[in-house]
Amino acid sequence: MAARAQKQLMSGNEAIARGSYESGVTFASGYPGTPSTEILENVVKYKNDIYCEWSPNEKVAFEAAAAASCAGARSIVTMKHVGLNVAADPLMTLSYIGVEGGFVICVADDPGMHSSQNEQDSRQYARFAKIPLFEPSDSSEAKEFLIKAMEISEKYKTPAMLRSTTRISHSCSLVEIAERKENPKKIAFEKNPQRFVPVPIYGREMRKNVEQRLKDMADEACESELNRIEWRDKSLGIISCSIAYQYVREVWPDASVLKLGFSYPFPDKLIREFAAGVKKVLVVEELDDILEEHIRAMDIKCLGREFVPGIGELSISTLQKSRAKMEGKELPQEKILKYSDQLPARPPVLCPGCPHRGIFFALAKHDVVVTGDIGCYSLGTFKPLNRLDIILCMGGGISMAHGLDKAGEKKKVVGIVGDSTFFHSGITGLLDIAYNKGKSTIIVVDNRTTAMTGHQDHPGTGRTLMGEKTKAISIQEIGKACGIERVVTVYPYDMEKTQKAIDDELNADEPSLIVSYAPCPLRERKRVGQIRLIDAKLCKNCKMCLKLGCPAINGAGEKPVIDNLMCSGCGLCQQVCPFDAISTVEEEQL
Ligand SMILES: Cc1ncc(C[n+]2csc(CCOP(=O)(O)OP(=O)(O)O)c2C)c(N)n1
Ligand code: SF4
Ligand code: SF4
Repeated sequence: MAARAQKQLMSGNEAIARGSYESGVTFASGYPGTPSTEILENVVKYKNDIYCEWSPNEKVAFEAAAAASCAGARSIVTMKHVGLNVAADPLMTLSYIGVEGGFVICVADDPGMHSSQNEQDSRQYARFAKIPLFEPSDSSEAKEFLIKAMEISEKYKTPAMLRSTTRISHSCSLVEIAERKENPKKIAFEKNPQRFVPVPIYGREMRKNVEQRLKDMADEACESELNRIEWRDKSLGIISCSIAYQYVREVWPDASVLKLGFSYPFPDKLIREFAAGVKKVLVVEELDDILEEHIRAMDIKCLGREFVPGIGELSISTLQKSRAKMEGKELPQEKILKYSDQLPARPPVLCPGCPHRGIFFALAKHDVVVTGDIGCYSLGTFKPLNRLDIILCMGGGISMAHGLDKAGEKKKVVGIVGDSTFFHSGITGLLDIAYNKGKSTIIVVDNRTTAMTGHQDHPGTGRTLMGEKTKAISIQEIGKACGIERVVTVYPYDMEKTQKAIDDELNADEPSLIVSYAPCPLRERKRVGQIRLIDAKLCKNCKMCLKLGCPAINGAGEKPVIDNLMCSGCGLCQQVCPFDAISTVEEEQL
């Protein structure tokens, strides 16, 4: 009797990591970003077979993995959708020069913006770069499609894209485990400028190959088992892909379905065959109407966007509404969830003891414009800190400060970025300020980690993803090397010195870099100092401590009180209390 295949419950991200292992990947790189982060965090479990790294940003990660693949190594690169914007430049040209070992870009989109600054559809990039696109609809497919994408990439010498979404990356389903298949190729870069150097004379030839490759892959997509027709009732035929396919099966269980998994280049022959076999075609896809547009351009009548929303995440209930609308029926009643009106509002806040709080509090004394960035410190936007005025994208905190300054903004401009963001794409902004004689003050809130995405290491932390000790790159020295002469370091829990440094730097008539240095207490897994307590007799209820926005201080009662289970002992409240009503307590006094 044949042995039963081993199955494991895995998230989509774990399954992508497993697929990388089984397909013989030896090089994996990426930059963290929800919902993609756990792919590399799981690949590192196979570090005996796969070299893996957090790179400083997605472009660098992409270029490193691309080069590994050009030398024959099977490689993956991971990122979230906005990360693909950062890596878009090498992507477009790698499509021309092609690859040698399989190369798969694992990109995770975030429909509904659960934890992202925008909502964009990475499938557009596959079409833009003219590379094959694979869209799994559960964890099992996530693993199998990664393996298939690797195979197609190697066969056609093209980078391939595996596109996941939050729902697939983070939900779990059963995955069949298989053996690893080692890459038989020797790793050696074979010099061939005609192939690898896209100067115009060679590039023009490469361009023609890209078009031919697309045609060949479209034929393969029509035959691929990843694209399948499920014939049922032929009065309605639905074309769908990714997680939307699962919802379609729930909402229209009787309809025929064309499920696309190898979805670009579009499998036109298969689409025509399906459309010819059903009375009416409906396209159900999340975010952009890429398939729908193409199907209409093929002169096939279809329904789609007029019934299926293109903004936000799809769900069974949104599609139930789509179905009711299509059938002219009454919209299903929303389940009214009853919440108690006693529940407090819970705006997002910095953790108790977060070092960023000291900087925001110190900045509040100045009438300045603050350009921010995307780490934990973006929470400084909200009350009571209320300190960030504009955010654009990673690294933008520095270059936007310069732009405002040069545009003639009357107020002094301060740019705030985190340490991971500084290494990601802040350095070039700093160069811009020094080179173009800017005057802004830049604050790097250096908490020694990439906290927002779950505490990943970066070039400043002195640790690699594989768990080795390494050189910790100094932000201060980089600042100086970029041409910034005023570089100061502050400990943000020391309010007086932090305040003084900010006053001095804002008064300076030249650019400056303040590095606010204190490790994230959540990363360190320990309190900053001794727990604080408010003496109700001394407290005059001035509410100064509440201006810190520390979630450990409860202001709902007659006078503020500190929750000793939440207090991290950072001491900021003690320093801002004008009546010495806050002091430290010994554990045994609690
Ligand atoms: C281009 C891009 N890549 C990745 C992300 C995901 N992301 C959001 S904030 C952040 C960095 C946070 O680290 P840091 O700047 O050190 O600030 P901290 O959260 O530690 O305060 C990352 C990687 C993103 N938003 N954009
Ligand atoms: S995770 Fe760390 S950096 Fe982020 S808010 Fe909490 S304490 Fe601050
Ligand atoms: S010391 Fe004060 S500000 Fe710091 S965590 Fe405790 S209550 Fe919050």
